[in-house]
Amino acid sequence: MFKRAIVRPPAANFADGLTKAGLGRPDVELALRQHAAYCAALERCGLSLTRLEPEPRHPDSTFVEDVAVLTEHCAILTHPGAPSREGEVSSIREPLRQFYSKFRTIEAPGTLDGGDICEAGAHFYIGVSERTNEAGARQLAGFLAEEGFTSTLVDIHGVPGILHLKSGIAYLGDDRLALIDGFFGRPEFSCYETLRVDPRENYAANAVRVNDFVLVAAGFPVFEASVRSLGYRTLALDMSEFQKMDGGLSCLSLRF
Ligand code: CIR
Repeated sequence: MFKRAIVRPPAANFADGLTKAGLGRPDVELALRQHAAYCAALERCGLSLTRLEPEPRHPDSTFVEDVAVLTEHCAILTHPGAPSREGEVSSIREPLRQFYSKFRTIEAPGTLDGGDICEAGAHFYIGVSERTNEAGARQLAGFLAEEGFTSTLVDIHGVPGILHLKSGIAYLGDDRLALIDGFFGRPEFSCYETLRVDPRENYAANAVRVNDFVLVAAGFPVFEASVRSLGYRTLALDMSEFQKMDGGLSCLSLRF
């Protein structure tokens, strides 16, 4: 069960962040309303929120998931793969101090974005991507091993259309993973029950299980219906403005 989450609303210059989505510039006012609805959904799932101030020095800083990987006893600060995002790490350290005394840090030449990390019970998948290099992935695997977790590196370079591992995979709990076709059937995931995401709805793969609910992006009815048919309660959230910036549901919070 998660008890808390850290969130940061988009800053006024959110639209100046990194993106390859090609979906046009986001409307910041609408993004703020979508972010507020996202926060309300996390509260409905029972989480107590720490709301950080917007950080206009870093237009991508609303995507807080990328700057830390949290386990029960240890906070691992990342080294984001995009140089424009490196400065985001220092502003997450202080808020985490309230909850964690043990810290580890991914060091250069390692790079790692939290969006590449998928926790699936006691096992972690670590995506090796344009943002997370093998050195960063191996550092994280070492830190996780210290905490008693196993991990597998997953090379995602050959999977088209995704920025991070979790753009294409979600752990739904109960030993069950949702996977886009680029991951479906790969041996790394064979010890889980797998749910195939309809290729017309790939964006929906970035779902988030939070306690009794699964947060899903609104507008992907096949995916939402298949998750519900497995017995989950879903909360659908409009993510259009974050999708324009290559972001999804998971990246808007650090849950712990
Ligand atoms: C970036 O390119 O870094 C941001 N515009 C989007 C980050 C999305 N993060 C995530 O999926 N964990």
